[in-house]
Amino acid sequence: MSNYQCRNQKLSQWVQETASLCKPESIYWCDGSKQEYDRLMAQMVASGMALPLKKRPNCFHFRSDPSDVARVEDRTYISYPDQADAGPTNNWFAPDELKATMAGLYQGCMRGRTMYVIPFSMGPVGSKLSKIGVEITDSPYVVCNMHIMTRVGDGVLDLLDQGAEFIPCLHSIGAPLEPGQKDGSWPCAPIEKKYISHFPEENLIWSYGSGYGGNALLGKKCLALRIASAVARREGWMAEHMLILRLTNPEGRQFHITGAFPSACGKTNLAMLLPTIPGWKCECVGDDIAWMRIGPDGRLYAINPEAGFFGVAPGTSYASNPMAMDSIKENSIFTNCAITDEGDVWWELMDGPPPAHAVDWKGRDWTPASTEVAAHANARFTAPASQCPIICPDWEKPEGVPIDIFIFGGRRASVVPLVTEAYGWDHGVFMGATAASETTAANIGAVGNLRRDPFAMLPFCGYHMGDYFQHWFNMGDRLGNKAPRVFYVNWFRKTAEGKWLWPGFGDNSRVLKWMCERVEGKVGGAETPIGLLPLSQDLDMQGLNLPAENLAELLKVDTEAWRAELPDIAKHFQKFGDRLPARLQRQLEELSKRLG
Ligand code: SAT
Ligand code: MN
Repeated sequence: MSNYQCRNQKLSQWVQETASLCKPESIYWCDGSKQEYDRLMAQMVASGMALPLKKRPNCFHFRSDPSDVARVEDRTYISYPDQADAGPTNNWFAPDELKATMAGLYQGCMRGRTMYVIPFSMGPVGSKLSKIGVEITDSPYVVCNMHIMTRVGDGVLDLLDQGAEFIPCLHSIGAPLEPGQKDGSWPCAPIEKKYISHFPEENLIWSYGSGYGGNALLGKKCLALRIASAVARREGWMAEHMLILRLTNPEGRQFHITGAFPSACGKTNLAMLLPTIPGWKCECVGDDIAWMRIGPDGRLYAINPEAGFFGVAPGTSYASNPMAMDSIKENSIFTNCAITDEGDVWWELMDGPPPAHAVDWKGRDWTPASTEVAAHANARFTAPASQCPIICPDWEKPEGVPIDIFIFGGRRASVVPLVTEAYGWDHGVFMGATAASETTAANIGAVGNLRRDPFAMLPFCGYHMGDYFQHWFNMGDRLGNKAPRVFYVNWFRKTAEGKWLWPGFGDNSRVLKWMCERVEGKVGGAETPIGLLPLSQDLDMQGLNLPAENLAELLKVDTEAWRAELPDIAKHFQKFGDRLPARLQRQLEELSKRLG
């Protein structure tokens, strides 16, 4: 029944136990090879689940069930024996109770299906910063996506055979097949049976009922953020929801920047930006997750634990992100896009006029006259990072890249200026801890509501958020004067009429340049109650015809509006009770004093 004899006792035992619980028809150990990928894709094409794209070599499109289009934060659990350890921002069930419920669901859940065992590494195989996971799944879509998003294969199996530790990640779509039953094109369980569960004390992940992205590709949000953040706290490093980029100035000096923004707030676009200012060069290290450790020289070093991009498709175009467009020309997977009559994918705001006719993400005819969008707002592409034309030559360096700058931010139509520098580490932690953003389609739920999303980790922190804040202070204390400088940005300011005030994308390089020059001590910053802001002459505006009143608005500190934020921040802090670090409370008091 199985194609591999594993010599790692713990692993082979777990695989056997899982098989006797889930009762698959067969067990298949993945080797990560191209042949394996091609074979599984061919099977999915034959079954009608995948559509090969005529216009893109080796690319396939999938349509999910309309109920299974995004992460399900309401059904995501952080399970510690004591609820207090999960904190006020996570859903919680006691481990015993949650496991009993889920074991009931897992009982026979893989009937009629193959159980795939995927050994994978988050981070370059063998790097001291990397972690090994093993995902068991009954979804071939998950296997193919994991091939792109992580490092699957023999190197990892060898390490496991030598007894390496691994994080077990169990996944089922929750749709057993009865004998003779025809399979659907996207089998999954109804929402009330979906569970995305984490047991941080055991480094264990159990996911049930969803085949989609962050719910099912367990190396990503589940392992690399929720479990890893808890491990990182214990081990004294950081697992963050951050892009990583390298910016090189005209003199050849390199700056490494990480940025934490909530899902669907432009991390992928920023990570691959083409600077509009002459002589500056950007290279992408990662677009979603950073694992960071203090190196022998006392600086903070980051690796990208992933091997691919799982990016939001709508809005991606040669105008907004040409490097992403070039990354997805071949060997990519698309989910919930529209399909044109020529056999290509299409989504809202792709370059050029919309097609006269397409088939929308639900499989219905679509024309520009349709009242609904053609692609789901959270339609995604999965592409190998190595296909990005500006992937950094050091993106797989085992020791990572040294970080100079942290950026926090989110979507705020008003109040928050284009860029602010923190007065110091504690103020920077305060900025991260109070970050707020309008919600997006990356989660099932309302879109456009303002919510506090500390460090863009609200859906991803695997322990009490108050302790997480304290961990940031602890890291800062250890880093001392080698700590990255902290900035807060807002690319999403709008006029009263709802027009963008700032062009964004490549022009964000102007803001990054100011940050780098701050690090070098070349430019000043104006002291304001909320932090240091650029003087308008210090922002490089050459070649950009931005009306002066836009810039003035973007760099204005509206003390009234900021004072109005204070009660909301105080309320946000109250949630963390006695686990709120006193240093954050002090920052709030100081901000309110500065605002007068
Ligand atoms: O679905 S994912 O969680 O992988 C994408 C996201 O929400 O950031
Ligand atoms: Mn993300």
